[in-house]
Order: sequence, then structure tokens, then C-alpha cells
Amino acid sequence: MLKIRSAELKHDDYIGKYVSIKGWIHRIRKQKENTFLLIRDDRGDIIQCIIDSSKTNNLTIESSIEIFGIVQKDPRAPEGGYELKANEINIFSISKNDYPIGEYQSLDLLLDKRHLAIRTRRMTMVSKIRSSVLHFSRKWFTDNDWIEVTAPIIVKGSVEGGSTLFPIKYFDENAYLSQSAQLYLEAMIFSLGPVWSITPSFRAEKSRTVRHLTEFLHLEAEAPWVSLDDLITIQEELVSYLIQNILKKNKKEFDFLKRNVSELEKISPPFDKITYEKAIDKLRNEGLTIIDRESSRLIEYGDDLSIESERLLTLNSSKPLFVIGYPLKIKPFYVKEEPSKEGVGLAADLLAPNGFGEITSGGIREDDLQKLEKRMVLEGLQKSNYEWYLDLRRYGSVPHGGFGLGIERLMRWILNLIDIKDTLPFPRTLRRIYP
Ligand code: AMO
Repeated sequence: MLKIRSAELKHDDYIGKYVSIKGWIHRIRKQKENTFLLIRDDRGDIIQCIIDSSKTNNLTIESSIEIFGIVQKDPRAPEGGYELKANEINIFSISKNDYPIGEYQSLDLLLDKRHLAIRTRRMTMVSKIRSSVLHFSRKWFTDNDWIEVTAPIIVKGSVEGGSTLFPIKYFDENAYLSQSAQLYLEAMIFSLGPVWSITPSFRAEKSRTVRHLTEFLHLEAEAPWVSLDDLITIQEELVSYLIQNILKKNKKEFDFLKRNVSELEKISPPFDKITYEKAIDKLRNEGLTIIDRESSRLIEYGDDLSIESERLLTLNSSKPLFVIGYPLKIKPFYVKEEPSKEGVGLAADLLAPNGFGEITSGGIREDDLQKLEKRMVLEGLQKSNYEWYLDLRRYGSVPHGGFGLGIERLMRWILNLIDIKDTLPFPRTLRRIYP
């Protein structure tokens, strides 16, 4: 007897074979003589099983079972026209009769009961795509000769500004959860060349938005002797490669989620580009106002690009857009100044199309010790926490740069999801650290 999964047995080769499937009862429809069970296996695939009703008396939704039977073809069977004519059931556990997840729930309940809601087929599909994002990220970097590294999560200082730091008690010292591995990757390029990592980053984001998590998965890359153009090309190639390979591998999942992928199929280098300065002009022409000290005014040069600005810049476009050359004063201390343009940083953010907003941020790092020290003073950073980082500029400093990509931000775009919480099994936000 063959023990297999549902997806595998949906094949003419199995017709007439006696097999067993392990899984959970997804749906039950009892008739007088026969009961129709939809069994969901451990990969979320469904197979219809028909069994004599006398054998299903105590079965409930989500009971875990092994079911034995002969594979047969019937065009009426859901999900592919194959079913199991079953004759025996082994029960692992009878589920309590009040399983809280059904067809219609409030979003809050689905988050409160996330440990169960992740069994929904929708979440299974999303998680499979997430697995592919991670798989193909690793494959792209490995195939292109980048070395994978890891950086510590417990750190002494901020990378992306103090306002989003999560303080932790670390014996008698103050420490924080890492906002970005960047500074540590910068240290590693001196002995490993181009490096990359994928680690959780933490941000104490106090606002509730559909694109901010307090813990997100951060793919980061750093390399010596690269220009801003090189970094842009690397990101164009990486993002296009990820999308094209995921679309191929996860066709079934995209179909299930009813994601129209025709625009994603066209994602390929080069992406669109606009300078920060031109982006501001464009937003001013569109009349974008921002609230400033309780009065509103037109957006102007020097303002950060808000969620609304990013949305407007790509709303009617199906290509990702790089915004290049932000003013230094709205970028962190490590961004290098463009030699020919005072006050302008060698930095670029990548915005996803159709208003999805920023998915990567990166640029060239300040490699001059004095300039870096000055910027740290301006940002009010405590130098003693960064002496190790400044050593990188004292001992053989080199021009270098890198970028960070938010895995959930990328997924939110490619899955066309409104809320970033739907891209991962256990989201962490301002109001949610349970389950
Ligand atoms: P930044 O802070 O822009 O830059 O972060 C890089 C990318 O990480 C993602 N991201 C987030 N995703 C979900 N929830 C959040 N709260 C969140 N914050 C950021 C975004 C963003 O583009 N060290 C620099 C990058 C660099 O220059 O290398 C950094 O961390 O996709």
C-alpha cells in the first residue's frame, strides 16, 4: 500500500491503486449511506474521499486521520477530478467540535487565532510563496558569488534612527534589537568581499499602517568598490529574477490566490528612474500637500517622501521606480554625499509599481572618517557605541555600498495584498505580539 500526499495521487497512474493519505478533515458532507470528506494533507492539498457513513459517526472538522482507499477518477470530484473510494479510517485525534475558523470571520479573530488560521488554504499558499522568495533569494546570491553571512540581533546602537529602537535589558547594560545588519555587513566586506544576509530587523513603529511591521525579515547586501549604478543594476536583476522564478514555481498558488500576474511577468531590467528633485516637482505639480505644524502646504525639496508621495509616484505605472539622490538631511548618517552636489546623498530607494511604495533602500556609504564623525554628531549618536564602526574607516577604508530589501514589502506587492500582516504567519505590530 502506498502512503502518499494528495497532490501526488491526482494522476492517472494511481487509478485503481490502494493508497493511504494522512491529513485533517477540511469539510464533511454526510448523506444517508455515504459521507463525503474533503481531506487536507500536510501541504494544504485537498482530496475528496467517499466512505460508508457508518464509519464517520464521531468525525469533526479538523480531526486528524489517516484514510485508506482506492483512487478513482470522477469529473465531479473537486480539485482535479480524482477521489478516494475509502474503506477505512485511522484516527489520530478527534478535534473539539467548536473549531473557531470557518468560512467567514472578522480579520481580528483571524489574527487572534492565527495559530489555527494559518491552516487556511490561503495562508498555506502565501507561506509557500514566502518559502520560494527565500529560496530564490539565496539561489540568486549564491549563483552570483556573494557570500552569506549573519549579523547579531542584539546591538548597542541605532542604524536607522533612535525613534524606532526597541530597548532590551542586557544584564547591566542597555542594548537594542537590531534595526538593520548593515553596519556589520560593512565590517565583513573587508574579508569576504560582496556579502549578504537575511535576518529579522526590528522597528518600534508606533504608527498603525498597512506596510509596517515591528519585526520584519530583512534581506541585506553590501559590497566593496561598487557605484550607485552598480547597486541599482544588482537590485534590478535580483528583483526581476525573484519574480520570474517565483511565478514559474508557484503558478498553482498564484492561481488559487487569483492574483493576475500579467504585469509581474513583464518585470525585467531596467526599471524606471527619477531623481528625488524631479519626484518633488512631479508631486508639487500634482498638488500634494503635507501637514506641517498644523497647517498644510505643498510638498517641497527637503521633505521626506511619505506613503502618499510614494503611492502617487507609481500609481499609474507597472514598472518599479528608483528614486535617486535624496537630500542628506533626510537620510541616515552613513549615506555618502555626492561629490559634485552638496547636500545630496548617493542613495536610492526602490518603489514597487501601482502605488505599493518602498521595497528597498540603499546607496553608497560615507567612507571618510572625519565626514562620518561629523554626521554622527549632527544626528546626536553616541560615538562610544560606534568606535568599532569608525575603525572600518581608520584601517583601510574603501568605497562601498549596499541595500536592504523588506521581504514582506516585496511579498505585499507581488501578492497584491493590502495589509502586510497577510504576508507572514505570525505578524508583529504595535498591538500584536500574541500568539
Ligand atoms: P530602511 O530603513 O529603509 O533602510 O529599510 C530597508 C527596507 O526594509 C523594509 N522595511 C520594513 N518592512 C516592514 N516593516 C517595517 N517597519 C520596515 N521598515 C523597513 C523596507 C525598506 O525599504 N540599512 C538601510 C538600508 C541600506 O541602506 O542598506 C535600512 O535599513 O522594504
